[in-house]
Amino acid sequence: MNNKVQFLQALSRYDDYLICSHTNPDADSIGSMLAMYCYLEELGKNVTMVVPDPIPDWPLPNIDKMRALSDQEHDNIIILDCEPKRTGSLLPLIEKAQITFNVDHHKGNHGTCTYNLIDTEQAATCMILYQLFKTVNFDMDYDLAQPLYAGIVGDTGGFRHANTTTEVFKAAADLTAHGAVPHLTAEAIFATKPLEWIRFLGDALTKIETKYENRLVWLVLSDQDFQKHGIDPSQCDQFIDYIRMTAGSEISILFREIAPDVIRIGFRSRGINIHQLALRFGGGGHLLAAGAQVNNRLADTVEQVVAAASKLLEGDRP
Ligand SMILES: [Mn+2]
Repeated sequence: MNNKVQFLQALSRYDDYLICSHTNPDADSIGSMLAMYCYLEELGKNVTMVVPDPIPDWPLPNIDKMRALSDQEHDNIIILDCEPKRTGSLLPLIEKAQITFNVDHHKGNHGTCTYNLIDTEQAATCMILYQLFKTVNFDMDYDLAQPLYAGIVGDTGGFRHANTTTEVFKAAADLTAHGAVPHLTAEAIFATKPLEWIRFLGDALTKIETKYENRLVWLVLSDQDFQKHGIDPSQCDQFIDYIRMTAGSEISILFREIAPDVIRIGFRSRGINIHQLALRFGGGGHLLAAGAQVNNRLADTVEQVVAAASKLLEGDRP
């Protein structure tokens, strides 16, 4: 039997579900949660969505129904866009669940849940869900199409990253035909920021550092930087999109000190496998876009990571 059919059959079996995703929810995690919520509601299930961190106020159907962590236990939990260990404060709830479902596209997810739908070839978890719902010809209305579209737009960087395939465009076209609104989605996710964010970006970009004639580019944002500007570090993950614009860059790295001595690292590459780099620092992700979080002094972390990235680039030299 087809894995997708088996997964859907299992989903239809129970009445109550908790849906969750990773820390610092992004468009793909939020979109996949909302789409799964919509699907299960249609099946008449009791569904609760919880997030381990605050979410942006994007114009997505049912986003107002997302709740902060509750300690209410659930027998059946659906984890989307990550493996269970990336759910932060939600992990204890998952460990107490009887049946767990996992849909994800991240490398290194070995599918440890009761039911797993893992496809690392897909651009977004929302792509996997799109295909899943298509297998049963589920009626795609706006409530389902819009969040799926948002997730695909988010994880392809607005159809710009290397994961933007023919399949992605076909899905996006189909979702648009079913009500998704491209310009509002793009505006919400990429093009609406508070003034203080824009000013902080301007200040931050003056501090870009480079090596090997810009083949390696990085930016370091300290806890002090965030405090000074009154900016939440979790709102600045897109800064990496600006530093990776540097002409000639092959590896781009964003360091954010999200709390004293807690460093979140974002990696982007134009071709070199930086997933291995993220793995070395306890993280993961994809071949060309990955991340990690380490507990260490900022300066030491930058030194170690830049040294490791340098080795990668030197090894890459002809
Ligand atoms: Mn994703």
